[in-house]
Amino acid sequence: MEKLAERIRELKERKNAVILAHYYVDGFIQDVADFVGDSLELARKAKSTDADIIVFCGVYFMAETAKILNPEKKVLIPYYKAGCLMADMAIAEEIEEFRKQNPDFAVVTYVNSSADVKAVSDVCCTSANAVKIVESLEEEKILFVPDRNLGSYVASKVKGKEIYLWEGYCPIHDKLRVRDVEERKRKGGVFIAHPECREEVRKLADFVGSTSQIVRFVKETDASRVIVGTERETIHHLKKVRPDVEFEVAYDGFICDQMKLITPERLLKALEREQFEVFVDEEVADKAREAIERMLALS
Ligand code: CIZ
Ligand code: SF4
Repeated sequence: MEKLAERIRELKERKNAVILAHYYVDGFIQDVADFVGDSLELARKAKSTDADIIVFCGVYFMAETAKILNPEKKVLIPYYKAGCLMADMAIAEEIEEFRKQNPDFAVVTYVNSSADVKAVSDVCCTSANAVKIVESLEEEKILFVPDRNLGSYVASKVKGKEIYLWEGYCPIHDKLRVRDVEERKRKGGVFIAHPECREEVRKLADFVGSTSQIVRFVKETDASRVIVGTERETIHHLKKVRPDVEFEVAYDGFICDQMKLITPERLLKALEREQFEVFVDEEVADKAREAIERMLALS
């Protein structure tokens, strides 16, 4: 593995490439990456880098978002089939149909969505800023796409809005059950949950937040044991932040298989062959960028 890491670093330097890795990808990849973060942090990093090539180690919508924000840069994803199961639960034609029938609604779209869906939305949001974005809109009626769990979290925090939830969800976060948390809690510790978890699970949490908010919470916690209610690999990063804390994942199968399609070997090939380049149709990218930039301005 050390040889592979060396080879990756060597190629990265030679080609003036930057490797961005999501908290959910394999720990080895996090260790060779230049930056580790959540999807929005990484898209912003992509914007501030002067590298010629961005290798985005995450699922497709994330690489696509990085490309939308950096149309002039070469953005690569080590495996183009690594997709987000939640993002696939909304398609642009369905949203457009809803808009036609409900013109008084504002469409707020979680960044976990395709560029096509972003392009037919009024504004994007992340799990960190969703409440703020919805609160700042003039419209009283909101369609929240695609995550019904994050949407119900927003609805529980925002007053005076009618929030309609799209029937999408993350099959990995949605699988966590109350009994799993209760079982882990018997050994003590605090429980932190991502808002993509179900409402009844979130209610048991000592802290609810996006992955970047979870990292910040862990940095400052007094707890000696933390039960982690998000993708298991996040613990790889959390252990570096707080080596003194014991971490346990909230259920054993808390693994995003799509993220694991980004393997060290595919990362090496991506650098060697400069594959797989991410392209977004210009018109779609322009519209999607508007929704993302509106979010950035509002948050
Ligand atoms: O569950 C995901 O895919 C998350 C948390 C993505 C993100 O925004 O970083
Ligand atoms: Fe998508 Fe869920 Fe995987 Fe995140 S963890 S990339 S929401 S499938």
